[in-house]
Amino acid sequence: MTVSSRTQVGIVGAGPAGLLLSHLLALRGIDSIVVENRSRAYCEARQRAGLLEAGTTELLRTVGLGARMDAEGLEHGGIYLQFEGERHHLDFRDLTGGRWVTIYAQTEIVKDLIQARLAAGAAIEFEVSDTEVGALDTDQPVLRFTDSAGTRHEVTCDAIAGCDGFHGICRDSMPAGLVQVAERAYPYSWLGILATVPPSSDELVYSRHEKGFALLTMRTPQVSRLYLQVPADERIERWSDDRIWAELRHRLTVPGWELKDGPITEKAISPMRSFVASPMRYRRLFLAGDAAHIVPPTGAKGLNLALADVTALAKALTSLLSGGQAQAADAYSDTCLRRVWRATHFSWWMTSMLHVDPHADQFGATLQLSQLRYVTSSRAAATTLAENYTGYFALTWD
Ligand code: RFL
Ligand code: PHB
Repeated sequence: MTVSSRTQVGIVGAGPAGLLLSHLLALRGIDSIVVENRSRAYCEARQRAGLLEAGTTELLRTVGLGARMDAEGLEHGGIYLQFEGERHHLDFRDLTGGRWVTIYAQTEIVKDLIQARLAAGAAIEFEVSDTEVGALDTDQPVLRFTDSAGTRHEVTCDAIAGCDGFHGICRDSMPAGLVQVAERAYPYSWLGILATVPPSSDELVYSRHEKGFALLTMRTPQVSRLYLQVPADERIERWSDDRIWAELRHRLTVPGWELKDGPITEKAISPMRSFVASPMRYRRLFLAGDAAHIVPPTGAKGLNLALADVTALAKALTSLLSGGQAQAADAYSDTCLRRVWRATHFSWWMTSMLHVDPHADQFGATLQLSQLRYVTSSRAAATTLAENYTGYFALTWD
């Protein structure tokens, strides 16, 4: 038996994109359902991003999601860039006229969003299976799924948002031949750890070392997050905790500074990829976040892009569904892709400048060092990095 129902917007995926979209639509009086194939606990624990652009922080505050972020988030006014054994500070506030970034983990944003949505009585179905989207060539697309109790549902919608991440089903449900993909795989991965030890630095340290890139970041005043460049096909079993700390120490230490270590509570290897699918819309199916694009994490842009997409999408759907105005929906893909391509270039540039390319020759390595020296000595070059890192495009929600 299939249970039929209807809602205004069917949202596939309870990651940051799908959850924020549902929240923003509710602020405009638009009903939605969110379907998610993982459990609530899994969504709330999945370790991912940690760094928010200034505009993302302001948006979350404006829409009533800032309380815990303001209490627990860590504001940073810059970063350190390290190479050839020296650490250089980039002061974002000075370079950009006062902009900053905030450390507040994606896990915490997801927890805040799930709590806010459930408190508002929203429909979020966790642990669904066999999600499908159909009738996409009509103005009443349908969302089908089997709930955690085994009941099949068919929800008729006015629009569907594919917020189902890189491995979701929505992008591949668009008509064959419509979507163009631009893509780049990098010949290395990141090994990321979470460790119970106070961060050894007040701000993030991005280090280019001849043995490979390393990044020191953090989650709270008690918890550090660190990353190491490893070969693309690396296996996590080859990295004992002792080996990880020794390699981090080797790539991050500078005279007069020491890396503190502590118990590692989580470790995983993630591949690095740039990927942009366009257009991000077919009729009333809209893609947002990692479903449409991914960037390597060096520029810390993925989460920020996902939240920016759904801010544009919430506005477009409000005009379309409440005002009968299609202009913003028609412009949605182009609007998002302008920001996406800026972040794609920035993330590629940061990645290429800071990692050791196993295929590069002396020429490539010397160009990287020249670029790093330029960024840390020219105010114009430093400003380029700072304005992209803190968020180049404004994010507005009135
Ligand atoms: P998500 O978070 O992947 O959520 C998609 C959700 O859809 C569900 N899903 C389905 N549900 C129902 N039916 C189906 N058929 C489904 N298929 C999938 C999934 O279970 C999931 O819950 O995508 P979203 O919402 O677009 O959010 C994107 C962000 O998660 C991602 O861009 C960032 O985490 C990227 N990223 C970073 N971004 C930043 O802005 N700053 C950072 O500092 C940063 N660091 C990172 C990162 C990503 C990393 N990894 C692991 C890729 C660091 C790392 C290591
Ligand atoms: C993180 O805190 O996980 C993080 C921060 C900055 C990056 C990537 C990841 O560039």
